[in-house]
Amino acid sequence: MPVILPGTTPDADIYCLTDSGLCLGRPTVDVVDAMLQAGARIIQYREKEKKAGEMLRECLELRRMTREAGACFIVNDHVDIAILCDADGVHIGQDDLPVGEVRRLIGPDRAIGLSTHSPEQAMAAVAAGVDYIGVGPIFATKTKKDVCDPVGYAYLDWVVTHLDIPFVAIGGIKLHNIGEVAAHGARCCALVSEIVGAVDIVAQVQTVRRAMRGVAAAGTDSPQAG
Ligand code: 3NM
Repeated sequence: MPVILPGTTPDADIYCLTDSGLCLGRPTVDVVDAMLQAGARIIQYREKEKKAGEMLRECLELRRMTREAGACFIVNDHVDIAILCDADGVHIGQDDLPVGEVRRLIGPDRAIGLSTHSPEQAMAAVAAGVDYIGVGPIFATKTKKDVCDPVGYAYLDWVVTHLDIPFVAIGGIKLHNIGEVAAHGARCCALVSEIVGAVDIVAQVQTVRRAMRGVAAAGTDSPQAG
């Protein structure tokens, strides 16, 4: 299936990630099922503590579910699992394998997303041929270990102004600030704790999507990525 890359569709939308440490003990499959029911169309499997066999089993099931829902499925870090479950893409960080080597493994038809935290990293990511970048952390977050200090709107604004590549704003994005992030030009926002930690995930995804789309529908003429 062609990958619906963040930022390539006219509608603003959210990018949902899994995190079994934050999801109040609910099975990851149920969490993603709720996200899909609520209309989320980009799901990233991001699990830092699980064993490879369990991750593969979950990813095979999530791949089936996302395909049925017409959603894009991205696997964090694990190129091998992304290939084995036929994910639409893999998301890597600055300390992972070089983009060129990941491309050799996953081929031209799967997307590569790379987390970036500065204009230098973003330019290097574009030069290396990634399909989209993560832009963050916009705000302070406890969800990602060892991440740098918040980059705030300065880096987001730089990306909006200077790059054409699709991007996902991430880090500390919540219902109360997503409107402002969207108003700065983010067409796609990733949220972890705000979604997986909600008691009612379906309602939360719907509310957050509405909050983001309300701003996007009001429209700004600022240049958009993708
Ligand atoms: N990547 P929350 S920040 C997974 O800046 C991740 O690259 C980041 O979690 C980056 O929405 C982050 O709970 C965690 O703040 C985002």
